[in-house]
Amino acid sequence: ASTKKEKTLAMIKPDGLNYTDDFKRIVNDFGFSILRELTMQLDEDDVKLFYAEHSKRSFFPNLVKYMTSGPVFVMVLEKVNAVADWRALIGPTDARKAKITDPHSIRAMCGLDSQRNCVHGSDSLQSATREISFFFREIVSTGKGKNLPKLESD
Ligand code: DGI
Repeated sequence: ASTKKEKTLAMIKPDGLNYTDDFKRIVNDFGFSILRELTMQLDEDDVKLFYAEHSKRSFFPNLVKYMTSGPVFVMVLEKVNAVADWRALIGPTDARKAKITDPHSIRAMCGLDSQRNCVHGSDSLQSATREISFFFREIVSTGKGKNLPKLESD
C-alpha cells in the first residue's frame, strides 16, 4: 500500500444522522483527520449529479427519495490509504449482508438494506476528487452552502 496521504469523502446519509458521534469516534480511533465538514439538505438535482452513474437504474427514484429525506453530514477525511481504509470500515453496500459478513462494520451498525445503508465512502481516488469538489466547490460556491458553519481551513 502507498505511504502517501489520501483524502476521501465520507457522507452520513439521512438515516445515519443519529450516529454522528459514533462516526466521529470511529474516524478518530482509526487515525483519520477531518479536513472539512458540513451538514446540508440535498435536493433531487444534487442526487442526480452525485449519483450520476446510477441515474438509469430502476432503484434510482427510490435512491433520490431516500437521499433527500433529511440532511446529510459530509466529511473530508485524510490519512495514508484513506480511500480503501474508509471503504473497509463501512462494509458492503447491502447492510443486510454487512450484518453477516462484516458485523463490526459501520453499515452493519446503522444500515438496513442495499439502499438504506447509512453511510457513503468514495470507491477510488478519482471518485474522491470528484465527490470532494462536488461538496466543497460547486455546492459551497453556488451559495447552497451559505448558511452552513464556516469551513475549517486546512
Ligand atoms: O459505493 P456503494 O454505496 O457501496 O455502492 P454503489 O455505488 O453500488 O451504490 C450507490 C448507492 O446506490 C448505494 O449506497 C445505495 C444505492 N443502491 C445501490 N444498489 C442498490 C441501491 N439501492 C437500491 N434500492 N437497490 C440496489 O440494488
